[in-house]
Amino acid sequence: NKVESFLKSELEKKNALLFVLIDSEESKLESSQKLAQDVEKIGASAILVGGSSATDQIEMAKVVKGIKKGIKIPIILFPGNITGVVPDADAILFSSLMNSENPYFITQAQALGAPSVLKFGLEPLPTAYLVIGDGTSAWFVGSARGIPFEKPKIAAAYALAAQFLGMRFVYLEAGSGAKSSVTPEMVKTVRKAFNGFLIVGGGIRDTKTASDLVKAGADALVIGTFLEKGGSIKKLAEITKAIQRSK
Ligand code: 1GP
Repeated sequence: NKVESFLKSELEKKNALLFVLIDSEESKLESSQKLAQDVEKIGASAILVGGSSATDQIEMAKVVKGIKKGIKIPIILFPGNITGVVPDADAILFSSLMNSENPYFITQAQALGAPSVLKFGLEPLPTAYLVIGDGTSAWFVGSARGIPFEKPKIAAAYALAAQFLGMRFVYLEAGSGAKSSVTPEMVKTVRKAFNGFLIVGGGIRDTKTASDLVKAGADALVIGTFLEKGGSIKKLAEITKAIQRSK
């Protein structure tokens, strides 16, 4: 478990980590390579590749292979379906969308994808993926019954169940491009219930939001849309500094 140990050692040095999401459907190969190198320079701890709308497996495999050469930080797959399992990455958020209404996203896609995870030598990071709110691609594609933003206790109950099931990662997902991120209060409530690695993403694009989520107990924040929409690396560097020292 190289990647999991790496993330833990990063957390000993930093209060929380930045993961940058590259959607291989949005950013093509050349821009992804440059982006990955730029975000490594400013201190990102991992690159996630995937997302619920990234369904072109061939393009994704190219992007992963292309990025890999230029960076030292791990590439972690973030699959929205079995098409999100590709070679050459270091690890995969092996996720169950626990609050989906469709068993396909809870256990079936996992069973269909598992043999490829083994074949490609990807380190599986057992993750409870919880979709918060509604109206986003992750919510729609994953047939999620979104946990209401103002019901932190429900999210905490899912996180506790995830822990009892042996999952070491929980990902609170407001959805890519969400109008607002998950609330710090929800993060705080989940943090009390869950001892593992807590990832928070969706709608994070400013320093204050990022540091409030870290103060509430997030171990890693995922940022994607901010860069896709032309946000500067300089601003991301400021956000990263705030994330790494805010607890
Ligand atoms: C989406 O949580 C990630 O799956 C990142 O969200 O694109 O809103 O940064 P954004």
